[in-house]
Amino acid sequence: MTITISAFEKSPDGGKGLARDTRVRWALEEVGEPYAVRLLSFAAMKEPAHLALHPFGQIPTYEEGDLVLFETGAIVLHIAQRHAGLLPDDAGARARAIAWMFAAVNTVEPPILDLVNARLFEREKPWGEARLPLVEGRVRGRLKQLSARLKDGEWLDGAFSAGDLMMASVLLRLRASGILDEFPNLAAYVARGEARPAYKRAFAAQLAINAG
Ligand SMILES: N[C@@H](CCC(=O)N[C@@H](CS)C(=O)NCC(=O)O)C(=O)O
Repeated sequence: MTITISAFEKSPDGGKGLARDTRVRWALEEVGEPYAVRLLSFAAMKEPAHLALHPFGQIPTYEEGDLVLFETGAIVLHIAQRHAGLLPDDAGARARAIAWMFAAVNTVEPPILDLVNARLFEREKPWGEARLPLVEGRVRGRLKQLSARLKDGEWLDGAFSAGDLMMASVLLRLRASGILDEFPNLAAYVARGEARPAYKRAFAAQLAINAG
């Protein structure tokens, strides 16, 4: 059955791989599933045809026959549950990998997004510069905890899993801030993710659309 995902026709990051279709592409590449892409303008994302697929008018969406999904955590979990390679067979290890997926989107991504918003959109506000250190502090606090858990491990819990795919995707957004490099084990962890052939294919596919 053909899988179709949606993505920006022109990503605001110009192809740095930060748009969230990249993590879905990465998951599909890891499990060897081909997919088609529907490219959307910002205006088209808010039109009824796309809102019928995504209640918040965002990308990515995932269509597979009658199934329509939104939210990258749910999409990557769906892919990981249906194909070998992204979740361990052992029930406990599988549950822990899913916990890391939730940790990525629910505990680590929110302060990172807050920082992105503070740096890009709120700096000119009267309170922008004063708030920035607070936001950066919350990011550093989270990374310190994550770094302490990872230690010198290759991945978060044994072999590479969907939990690592989501966590590395979330952390990638921090690179421009320089904060990721303050935690060498996390910077190396993200680099290991980026070195995976499946990530490279996913990155190249989105770059081909967004470069230039
Ligand atoms: N929690 C959602 C976030 C989706 C999201 O924020 N998508 C961005 C692109 S990476 C988007 O569509 N932004 C445009 C908008 O919100 O209007 C997920 O993980 O899928």
